[in-house]
Amino acid sequence: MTAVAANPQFPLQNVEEDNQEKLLADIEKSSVSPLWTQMKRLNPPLPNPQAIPFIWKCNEIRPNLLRAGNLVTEKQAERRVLMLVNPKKVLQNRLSLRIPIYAGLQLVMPNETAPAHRHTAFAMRFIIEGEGGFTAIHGRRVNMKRGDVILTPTWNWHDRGKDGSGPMIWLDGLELPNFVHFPVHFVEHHTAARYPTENINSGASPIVFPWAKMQAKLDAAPVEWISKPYLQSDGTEVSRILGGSAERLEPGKASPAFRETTSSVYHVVEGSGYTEVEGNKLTWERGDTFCIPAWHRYQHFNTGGERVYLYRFDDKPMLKALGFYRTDQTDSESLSTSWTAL
Ligand code: GTQ
Repeated sequence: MTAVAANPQFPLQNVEEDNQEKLLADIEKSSVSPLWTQMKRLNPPLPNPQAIPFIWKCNEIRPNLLRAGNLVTEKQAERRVLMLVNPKKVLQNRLSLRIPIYAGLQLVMPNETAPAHRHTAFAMRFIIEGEGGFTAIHGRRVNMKRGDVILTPTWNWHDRGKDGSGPMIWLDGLELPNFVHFPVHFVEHHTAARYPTENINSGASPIVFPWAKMQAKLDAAPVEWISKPYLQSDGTEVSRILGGSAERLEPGKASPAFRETTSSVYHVVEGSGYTEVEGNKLTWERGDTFCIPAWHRYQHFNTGGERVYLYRFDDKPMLKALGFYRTDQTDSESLSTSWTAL
């Protein structure tokens, strides 16, 4: 056996008696950890999202959300929301929501108001059902109508409420899981019961995207499948982290198949069909919500007799800004030559 040349500065212990187990036990005492036992996990050959493709069925969740409307007061809850939790079984990281984006179904009951607060997180909401609801963002109050997308930009005071007619339900999309990695989320509660507000015309508000406008855009194109983004009037994304879009798919038709680094949440606005996600079949109808984890190949199929309309939000703006956006159509060699100074 060749003798190991010992570095005089770091003389080797008795090599004969030493072994890896002893080494691991010893290094733990100094609060260090060997990379070589974790290398595969930290450097996987493919993206490994901590989520599985999953569908939340409206007819299972809605009755319990309405029960919460009777049993949990808005004051007690601050926000009466059922969070959509991805059921992937993971041992580590139990507390995180396991997808880079957060989704929840929020309920406001007749004649109640959710107390005003503001936070760092940006929110993007899709109104699923109900009439006579309003949201006040930094003192400007707009009506909420089915199909509308309403933004809550970062650090704006917001509260909302309803008149006396029926309950109102919407889908919340927030970047909350990001704050597991960036622990910089601030929340402030308004001290008075309400933040002072004036009514403004929803049609003129930059934070409201009425469904009628989006549907007209989708219907204008003479194609079987189309997707249109929600963008600000200057053409930029609605936030630096979350983005959104809507899709139309004709009866009996399929969308193109996609595979991208984005994680997305879809909501079925109208119609019925299914989405194939990497070998899983998620069968949906109006009111259902489903998620597509990063790098899972997906394709939508309209199996009903009507047009399908889907709403979607995703983390594409964040991934693009960070340089992590990529699809299976991207020439991966182009990714390594982006440094011109090489
Ligand atoms: O409406 O402000 O679903 O702060 C989660 C956190 C909604 C909200 C959520 C929130 C809100």
